[in-house]
Amino acid sequence: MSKNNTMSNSGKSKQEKGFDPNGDKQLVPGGEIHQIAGGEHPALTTNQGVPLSDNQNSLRANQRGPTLLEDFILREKITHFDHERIPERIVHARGTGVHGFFELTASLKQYTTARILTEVGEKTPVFTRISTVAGGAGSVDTPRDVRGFAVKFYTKEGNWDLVSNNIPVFFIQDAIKFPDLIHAVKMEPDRGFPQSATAHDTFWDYISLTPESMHMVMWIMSDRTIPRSLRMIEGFGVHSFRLLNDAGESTFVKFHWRPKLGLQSTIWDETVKITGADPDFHRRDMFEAIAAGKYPEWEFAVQLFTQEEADSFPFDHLDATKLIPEELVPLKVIGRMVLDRWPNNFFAETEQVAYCASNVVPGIDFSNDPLLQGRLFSYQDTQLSRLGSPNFHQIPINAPKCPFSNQQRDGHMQMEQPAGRVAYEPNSLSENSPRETPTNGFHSAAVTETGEKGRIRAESFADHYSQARQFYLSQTLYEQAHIASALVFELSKVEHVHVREAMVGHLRHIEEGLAKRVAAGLAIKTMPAAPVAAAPVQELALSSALQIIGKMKDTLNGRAIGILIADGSDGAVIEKIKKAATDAGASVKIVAPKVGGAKLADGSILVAEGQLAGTPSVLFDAVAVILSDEGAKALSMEGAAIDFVRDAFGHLKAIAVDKGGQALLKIANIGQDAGIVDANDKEAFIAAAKIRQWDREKFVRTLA
Ligand code: HDE
Repeated sequence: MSKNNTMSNSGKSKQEKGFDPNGDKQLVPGGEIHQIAGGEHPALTTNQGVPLSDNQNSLRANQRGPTLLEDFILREKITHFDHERIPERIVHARGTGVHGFFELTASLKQYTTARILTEVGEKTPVFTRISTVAGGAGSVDTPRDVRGFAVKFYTKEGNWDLVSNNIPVFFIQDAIKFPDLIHAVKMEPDRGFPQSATAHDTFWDYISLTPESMHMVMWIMSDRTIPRSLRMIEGFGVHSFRLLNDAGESTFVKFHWRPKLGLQSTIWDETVKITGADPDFHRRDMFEAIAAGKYPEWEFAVQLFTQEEADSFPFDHLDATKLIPEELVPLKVIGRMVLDRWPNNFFAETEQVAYCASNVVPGIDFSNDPLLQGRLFSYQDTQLSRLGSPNFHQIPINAPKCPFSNQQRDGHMQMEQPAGRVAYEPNSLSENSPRETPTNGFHSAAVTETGEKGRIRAESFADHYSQARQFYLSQTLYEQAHIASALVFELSKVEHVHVREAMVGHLRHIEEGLAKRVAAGLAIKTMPAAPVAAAPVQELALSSALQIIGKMKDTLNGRAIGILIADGSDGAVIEKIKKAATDAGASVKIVAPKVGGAKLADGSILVAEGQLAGTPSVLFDAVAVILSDEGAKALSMEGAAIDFVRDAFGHLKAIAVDKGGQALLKIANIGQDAGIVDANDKEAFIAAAKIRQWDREKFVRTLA
């Protein structure tokens, strides 16, 4: 905006006739109030730079007459508005993006020429978008769903997009199946529901006919798909990639992200209630963490292995339904990612960012995984339809931060103005046009390919159940119960009995006990026959790295504590709990019947951050209830207060109580256990708040 276009609002000329719409701080006929904040404001203009005298009234033939076609200001504004949306992503439409940096801590020089993986201490800017898969852009943050974990590294050698998920395997082995899988999971085409949910007939029908998806089914039915926070999920590149060193030798690699805050998930009933209380739960959590300077961080790790090692694995690493257990190939931590800057504009950055699985840099290459091979085509193609132009790489969020140039020209929305008469390569007419760089340029691994062409699935892809069994048996008993219960819940929503039975048949290959639990939960009397397995089920070594509970960290960092108070509460106890929780790294919110606050015992007013009816305990990791006898009595008539403590108890959270708090628990019919602690014993509360009271679960819920 040029200085000439700047003028103060109060300097505007008054309209000659009719009501003055721009008068200072006055009510205009439409009812809106014009607030004139202090300072110099740039002039409001059209897209052509023409200053507007009135942005509240369209041009009319007379005061109560029709609007005139001549009103180019109205037409421009409305036309732009009509075109504000672009097609949402066909999958992963709902997402949260944050800027940050990647820092390499250990060099992979022996394996790769990629500078981002060899220059220790270098900080590379990144833009990371974490998403759900099935729902539309406006859907909630908390369905049971896989989370996408896409990172764009703006490296010195071009953009590298690592487009990952929070689960290390996938549903299918071949990209040609992807449209069917997604059609099955998305809302059913005749009725237009359910939005972002796997619990419906078409999804389970497809899955029951797709044995290769069984390993992924175990993961999605685990609590991995109902994370507590986007800051508490892992990320996996899923496929094997290759690293290429300067001798041209290649090594296979799998990429992993591990959250510094550890893994944490919610409980299904809790998630259902969070969805109602705050549909933006994860986005808000990330926003608030960044605003508070509590920047989420992940370790970046690799699993490196040779072709010979791969040949010895009891599965094929090119099959995306298989993972490589950490016990077989240990993770080597080589860097960290910190997310520290919220985007300026959601649409410009988070919506327009265009990740492409094919965006790699010299020194990184692809494997033959048939799922990855299909993705190499799909992402570029989908961005063309979403962003509408082959120049989408010029949008600032997508543009490399290193120099880039070639002879590609023109197209919709070309932002560059390449000079000169040469637009081809090779040429002898230009002294400074871009040329190939045979040494540093991108090279593919020199791999020999032999064999017959055809639409063939490798025999080494035939084992569909062994790793599913390994996953299930590696879980704690609590997590196994959650998997069984999730299956019962999902299949209960399936109307077709033969689909339910087919799923139980598959489960029999995974673990007979699991199959029986699910059959009992569905009241299936006769166990359905298991389908013929394409390969025998192997007994694989168990891996505790597959658990969530085992990967929870003993910390309150990143966690939230809610303190329920009312008129008459003891300020000293509240303060003590608040300080202990804050010192331990948690964020604390005071919840009261009125957001303006409560009058404490000493007569002072304590302002609340949350009003009781809109701030249920599902939004916290642990709660304290500090009430006077009178306060407890008043809240005993309040359903939201009863739910507050009942849900905290039912979701296995620590509850700190004083005498009044204890009275509310009694009214809510809540018993005592190790997770109910005296509000004056802050050490006991902090220790209990760091964990879920798993032993309580059998008393509050019937799990499958
Ligand atoms: Fe994607 N996927 N995908 N996917 N995917 C897309 O690209 C696709 C797969 C993943 O935050 C689309 O920009 C095919 C695996 C993430 O913008 C599309 C196949 C993994 C994101 C597409 C897969 C992913 C996407 C839709 C099977 C984990 C969101 C919109 C061959 C390793 C990125 C878009 C963001 C997005 C295709 C399977 C991760 C249509 C064909 C496996 C995180 O191109």
